[in-house]
Amino acid sequence: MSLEGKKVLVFGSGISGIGAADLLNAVGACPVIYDGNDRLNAEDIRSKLKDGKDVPVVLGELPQEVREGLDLVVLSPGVPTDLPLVNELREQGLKIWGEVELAYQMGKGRVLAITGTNGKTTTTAMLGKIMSDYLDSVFVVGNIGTPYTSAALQMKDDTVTVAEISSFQLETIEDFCPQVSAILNITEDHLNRHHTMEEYIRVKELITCNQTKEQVCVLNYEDLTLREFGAHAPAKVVYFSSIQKLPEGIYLDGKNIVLKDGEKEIVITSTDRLKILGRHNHENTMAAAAMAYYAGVPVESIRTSVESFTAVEHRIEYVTEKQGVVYYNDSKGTNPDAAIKGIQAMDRPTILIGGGYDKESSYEEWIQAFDGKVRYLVLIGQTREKIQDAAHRCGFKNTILADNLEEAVKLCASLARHGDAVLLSPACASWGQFDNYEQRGRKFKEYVHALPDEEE
Ligand code: UMA
Repeated sequence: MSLEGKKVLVFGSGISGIGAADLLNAVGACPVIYDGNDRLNAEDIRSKLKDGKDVPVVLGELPQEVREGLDLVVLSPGVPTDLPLVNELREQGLKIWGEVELAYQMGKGRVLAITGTNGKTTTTAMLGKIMSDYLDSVFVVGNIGTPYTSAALQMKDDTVTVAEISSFQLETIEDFCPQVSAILNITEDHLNRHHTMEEYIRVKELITCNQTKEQVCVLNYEDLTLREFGAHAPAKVVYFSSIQKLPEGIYLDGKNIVLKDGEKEIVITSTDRLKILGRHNHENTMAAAAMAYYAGVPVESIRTSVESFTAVEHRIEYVTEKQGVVYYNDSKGTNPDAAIKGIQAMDRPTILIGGGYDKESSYEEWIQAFDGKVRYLVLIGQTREKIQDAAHRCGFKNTILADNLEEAVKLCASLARHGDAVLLSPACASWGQFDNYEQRGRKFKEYVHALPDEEE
């Protein structure tokens, strides 16, 4: 579809909106940037564009005259698709694409796409490494933090795009079709946006909606929702399992990661040789390795890449040791399930920092996963009382409320004993206190580094 001369409303002025507007400008379309937040500054937004001096920026209400003559709306992932204004634009007969769909339409080459509640970023980064160790033209984009649109026009026919795709982004795809997709797991998250678990599952499964049996979808066999989905998924399904040997697919056999493809039984590597910890990371490795294999990367090359891959920032990231206490940053633990992985990876008594923005999650399972390891739970943010109540109901009484992250870090340092760990793994989004989980993680590391090295 040619977008030349088309008037396109770019809804949202965050990094997706900027990426989309730049792309639209470059292909000769006429983007209009719109953002519901009237406290933003139009000049600031324009200054982020590559060539933005003539791009109209509308903030707050969307006037009728701007709605007229529109050909397309490009939605940022953070904009709910059932927002009254979005419904009005849809009722006006306008096509509504997500930023991912726009990039897909304008891009070239093959796409390998990963979704799931947890593990997406690690798997995407690892697959990105495998692909770029092997091929020249590789882009790693999407929810991982680089808008897909920012790379679309640099793509060639032999490009491989490795894309982390969130449920928010899947809601607004149309033709988006990865050669290989993966759904890592589906557990409760983002219910404030998707309203029900059924809807959240439906949206995640959309990653395969344009695939055929010629293409591959990698699914977690141990996730019962996904196991069931695999029976009627439109793509060729390849399962992974960290629990049992599979007749076909990729699985953990003792410490070996084994890929079974028909008669071929290939040992990809041993978990001892990986630099990332925990069963969930073995699952991420299996998913990335299977995706790479079905995208045509030789096993030798996959092996070398996965064995040299190191942890992603903010995902159970070692920060430092102070006074015999080890500090870990798991700011990416933005929901209870991710935070369960965080606490499970700890091998010593832990002072845990939790709490943040309320996504209407329930916290009981997370608290039950403490497994006697958590000495104190220090809580911050909007959800701190809600989590405290849940903890008390579960019989965990050692909760402390702190006013902010800096105070929480100091409290943890004063409570921790030699040999303990302090872990930031909040089970909540950062919004309300921070712009995003990256900023929260960086602040945490800054406060930790500011703690005294020796007892004063
Ligand atoms: N806005 C409105 N009206 C609304 C909602 C938002 O005008 O109703 C405006 C806001 O005022 C703001 C802009 O939209 O100016 C923000 O857009 P956005 O929330 O889509 O954020 P971006 O900066 O474009 O970043 C998005 C993803 N953010 C979200 O999905 C919330 C980033 O994922 C992603 O890295 C980026 O696109 C590039 O693809 C972050 C995230 O938190 C990491 N993702 C969630 C998660 O991982 O759990 C899904």
